[in-house]
Amino acid sequence: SAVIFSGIQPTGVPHLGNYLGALLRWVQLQDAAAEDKNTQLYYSVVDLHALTSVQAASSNSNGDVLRQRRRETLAAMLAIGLDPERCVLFYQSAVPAHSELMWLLSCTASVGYLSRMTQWKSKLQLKDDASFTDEKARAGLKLGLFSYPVLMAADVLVHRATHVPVGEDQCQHLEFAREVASGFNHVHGQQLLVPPATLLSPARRIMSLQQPTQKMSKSHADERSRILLTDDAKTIKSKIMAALTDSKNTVSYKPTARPGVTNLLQLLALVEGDSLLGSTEDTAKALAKEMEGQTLGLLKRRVADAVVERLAGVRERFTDVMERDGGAYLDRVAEHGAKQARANTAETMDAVRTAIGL
Ligand code: AQP
Repeated sequence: SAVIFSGIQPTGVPHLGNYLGALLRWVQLQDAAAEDKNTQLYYSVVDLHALTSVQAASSNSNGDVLRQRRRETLAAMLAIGLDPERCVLFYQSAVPAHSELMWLLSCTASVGYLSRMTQWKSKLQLKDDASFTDEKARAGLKLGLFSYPVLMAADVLVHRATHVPVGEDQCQHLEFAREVASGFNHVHGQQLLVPPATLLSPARRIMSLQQPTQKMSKSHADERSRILLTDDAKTIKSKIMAALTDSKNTVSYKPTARPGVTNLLQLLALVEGDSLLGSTEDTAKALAKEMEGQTLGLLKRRVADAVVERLAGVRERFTDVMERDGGAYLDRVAEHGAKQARANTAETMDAVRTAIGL
């Protein structure tokens, strides 16, 4: 039997990158699980992870920003088709075992390994060859940012996840989770934790519409850099028409020389057809061939139409679940999921606590 776990941070309304890199896969796994009663699905709004960035923002001084973002993220998950009766949808902080296991894992996890994480180094703005002992770079950084992958390891291990679907950017963190699980099992001389497999999304990283060498991200200051799942058709079109490309007004697939155009082709390949099932790269190359001799304006229009069609209805469903029963519906969904998720952590926590002597 399979246990699938994945999470998304409530750092803003999810965008097309989150959707194609992760959320769409979650829905596909849900649909596939309908045929197979032995698959359990756990999808979490990982609010504790979001504290590493949201709490730092002065705008969240009374907690309202995070409260609202958690609701929006859950509402977006429902709006794209996740069903609270078929998967367990919950706020991470409603299941205290995530934090408890994190501490227990922190006592065996390696600081050296953590300091080599690409995401940590990029937040530190260190070059790949620099060391995290660089005093100046470390000043002001929060411990939570450094230990983020330990919490992520606890998230998947506490639910005994066998498979974790994520975008390419999270692969290194999952490798770390496997290492932490084996290390912990080794220390205690028994198979207490199950090292999970990564289910890599066929969608490579979706890049920013304004800086196509950086990934599309919820927290980037430029709102035109991302398509939100709740954007209306007009906004989607204007953001895509304004996407940064280059001075050559033709269509070709060249990831290094033409990152902006290539990103649009990748998007088209993912959004227009069923290419999530095949190779995005091959489909994107075939599209470039098909559109040879056409202008970038035509390409952009085709991408915009395809995205609008793909996201049709999401915005309306989002508003509906946000407002249903004056907001009480979302609370009920979250509480229903939290109960099931809390129950699912008991087996792991009992075994781990007993082995440790707690
Ligand atoms: N640009 C992307 N392309 C493909 N997949 C992506 N993911 C995120 N950005 C892209 C995948 O979405 C899932 C949820 O991500 P997350 O919210 O947990 O964290 P993140 O990777 O840090 O996402 P953002 O959007 O960039 O948020 P901020 O700005 O808050 O850091 C993950 O499976 C991720 O792989």
